[in-house]
Amino acid sequence: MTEKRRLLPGLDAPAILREAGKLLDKRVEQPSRRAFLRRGLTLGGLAMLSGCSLSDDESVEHALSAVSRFNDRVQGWIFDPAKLAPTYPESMITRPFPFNAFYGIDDVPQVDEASFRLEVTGMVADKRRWRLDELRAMAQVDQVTRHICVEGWSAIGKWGGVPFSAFLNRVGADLSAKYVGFKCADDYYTSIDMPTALHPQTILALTYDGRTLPPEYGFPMKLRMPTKLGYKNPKHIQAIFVTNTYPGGYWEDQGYNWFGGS
Ligand SMILES: Nc1nc2c(c(=O)[nH]1)N[C@H]1C(S)=C(S)[C@@H](COP(=O)(O)O)O[C@H]1N2
Ligand SMILES: [Mo]
Repeated sequence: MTEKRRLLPGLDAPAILREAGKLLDKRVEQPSRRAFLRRGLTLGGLAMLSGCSLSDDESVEHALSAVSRFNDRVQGWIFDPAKLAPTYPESMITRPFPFNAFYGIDDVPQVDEASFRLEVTGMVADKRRWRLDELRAMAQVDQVTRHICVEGWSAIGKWGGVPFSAFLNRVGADLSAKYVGFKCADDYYTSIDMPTALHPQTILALTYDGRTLPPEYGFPMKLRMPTKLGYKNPKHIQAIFVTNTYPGGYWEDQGYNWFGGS
């Protein structure tokens, strides 16, 4: 009897194993070990690895998300806080830079600068709200880096703003906390691990290509992280919070890998 019939009447075993294999890819850096793991993975092995019985669609979902959470931990362990993502000359900037959101460009939120205040809450000493010009008054940096979207495109862009580690230090964030979460003006939300928040290339971006961040790219601010995939980079940030409680994210809660390193 094949494993498919024994474990999963009506479920697509090859597709499940392909999905689990993709999730496992990031846990091992050596391609040969990766291929070996993927080839060697069986439904029984997946059940054991995740501690889930694979009896229906729902338990398969559970098993795959357990593998994904395991993958988060491994990506966290192998993340090197000193390793920099590639940077590019300005001549390589992609023009026009693509727009992407979970809605069309006509529905981009229009945030009013005069009344805007950035909320900062959770494990921080200073919960004061921030006006945009206060952020502009801090030391600024810029970077030309590649944005990679899981939908199958990538583009090089130039973002400028406040190094996020400087911001976190300024508000007296507890840097031993596990997560930094973001709430956006368009109901998007996401969260990141503290080591990535403190990475030297993680910036609270206020500009795109030398000008105020335009609405479509995330006015009034976005978090720009060249070490993470596109969906981890929140646009239109309204609130930032530091927490030890897993905050999830818009796409992450629908099955995208949470760590989302690139
Ligand atoms: N607030 C908000 N941030 C978001 C999204 C979104 O829909 N809303 N989409 C994410 C995804 S999937 C991508 S690829 C990038 C796109 O950013 P861009 O429009 O600057 O290319 O934004 C990310 N951040
Ligand atoms: Mo994306």
